[in-house]
Amino acid sequence: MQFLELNAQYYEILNTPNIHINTMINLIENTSKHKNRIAIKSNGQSYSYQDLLVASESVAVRLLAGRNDLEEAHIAFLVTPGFEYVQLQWGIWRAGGVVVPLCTKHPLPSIQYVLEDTQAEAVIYSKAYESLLSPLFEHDEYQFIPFESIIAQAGDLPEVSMSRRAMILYTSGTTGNPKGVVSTHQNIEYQITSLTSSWEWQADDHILNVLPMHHTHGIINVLLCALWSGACCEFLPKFDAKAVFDIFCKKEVNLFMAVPTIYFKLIAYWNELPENQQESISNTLKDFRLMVSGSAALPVSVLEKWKTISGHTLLERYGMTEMGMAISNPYRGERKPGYIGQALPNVTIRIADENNQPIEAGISGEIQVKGPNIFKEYWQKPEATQKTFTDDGWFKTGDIAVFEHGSYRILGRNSVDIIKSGGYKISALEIEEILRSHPKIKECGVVGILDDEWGEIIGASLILQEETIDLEQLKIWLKERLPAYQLPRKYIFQKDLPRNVMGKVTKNELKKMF
Ligand code: MCA
Ligand code: AMP
Repeated sequence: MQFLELNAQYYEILNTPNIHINTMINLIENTSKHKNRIAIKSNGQSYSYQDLLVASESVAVRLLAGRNDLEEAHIAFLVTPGFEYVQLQWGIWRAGGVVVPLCTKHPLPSIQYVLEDTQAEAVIYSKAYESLLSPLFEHDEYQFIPFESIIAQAGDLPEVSMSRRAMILYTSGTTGNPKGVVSTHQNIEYQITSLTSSWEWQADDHILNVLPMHHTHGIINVLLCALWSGACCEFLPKFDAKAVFDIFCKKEVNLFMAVPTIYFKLIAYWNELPENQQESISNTLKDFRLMVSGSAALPVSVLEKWKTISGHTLLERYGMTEMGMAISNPYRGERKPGYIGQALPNVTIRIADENNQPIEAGISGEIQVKGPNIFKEYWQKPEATQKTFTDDGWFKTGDIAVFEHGSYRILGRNSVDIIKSGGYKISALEIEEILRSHPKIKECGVVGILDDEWGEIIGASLILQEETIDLEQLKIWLKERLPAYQLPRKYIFQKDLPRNVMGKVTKNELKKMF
């Protein structure tokens, strides 16, 4: 069924008197305050909160299929960021399910991993992803539901308590495969409200969302903060510097949040424009209320250049999939370049030594966090969950920082095997495991190499079984197994990897070899 046809059906229901908001999820109940405001702009269309309620109810009723409650069944979905995405997210929640958003850029093996690991009950997909998913259609453990088959319908929906599981997002670590981070509705609400209050979100805000929608940054900081506030979230499903500036120049957007790589790319594009266009963009940006950077360290050079272009000192904040945001520079007050700021409301921070003992200001140690924003568990990984908390309940982030001059400053991570590239967290070990499965590769070492644009790019040192390898063939082989952001960008070939006396690969030595 065509989307517009579907939409017409929604409007029919919309004109009926009973629209259900029978949930206990505050984010959704909140909409009664601003039903007629625009919630989402995508694909050249605007959708009100009322539209979102009606459309998500259809999804919920379809998924329930006669049951009273999905009882935390895991529902995965693969659709392009936009109204459909939000309709599914809310529909799954309203039916009592747990959302598992899939990454639109992942190759099939990565998607299959998530489906198997979460034991998804159903996968909802839009037409654009049908051919990608089709090899899985014969698996009868999941129900595959074409998005286009969801018809407009109303029905009874369960009450869903805030303590229930709501979302699973995947994050890479230093051991094993990516882990499913499970957050409850309560966790999500705390993650939202600490930001909406600190950054003074308002109903007349309008934010542009260019981020991938399987990670916290795009989901919580951009989409859900906007929806909590009665504001508008406009989607641009694929980042493109020209398209971003074109949308900005319509003068509707007044908020923007992105990773440092995106600001780097916007600056590079702006630099190439003729002077009159530069001026016009700069004038538009000056009227913004707030611009935020996060997910990776913001280079001071990017902060300074962006300030000359936009007049804004980017607000840098710090967070993690397991906790949402924890530390932020102030909305009002001094934003210190190179610093991530202070603890957000309801979040308690300490810097601890290797024995998990708090240490005094001015000395570097691990950031440890407590608060109602912290996730519930890694899905079906009780040992990993336990290991990531201290005995007295502090969440161990693995990030090393120092508190000085009233602010936290990040110094690095406690593992060289975690790479941050373009704002994505990437495990060197996962890439090594795939490389080692190639018949011509005997051994390998993967590291992050500092890069102005990407933060880090991935470097791979290969020890071959044979004399040579066709690098172009290898890249094609890898593309079938890894998303683009996880592909090595630099290769070196060695006889052996640098090792210490114990035989362990010394990754810091390896980094220097690139
Ligand atoms: C893509 N390319 C890369 C990388 N990614 N090259 C080096 N390193 C990379 N990481 C290359 C592609 O191969 C391609 O090259 C060209 O760049 C364009 O690829 P494309 O996929 O189109 O890239 P893009 O769309 O321009 O992506 C750049 C991006 C994207 C928009 C910055 O990386 C992105 O959306 N990052 C945000 C990730 C994010 O949201 N993280 C938050 C995690 P060629 O044409 O030669 O093939 S949540 C989190 O971290 C916590 C909670 C927090 O604090 O927020
Ligand atoms: P993720 O696992 O994708 O949620 O990434 C979380 C990680 O991103 C954190 O543990 C940090 O290492 C990094 N990160 C997030 N924000 C910042 C920031 N402002 N500066 C430096 N690193 C950051």
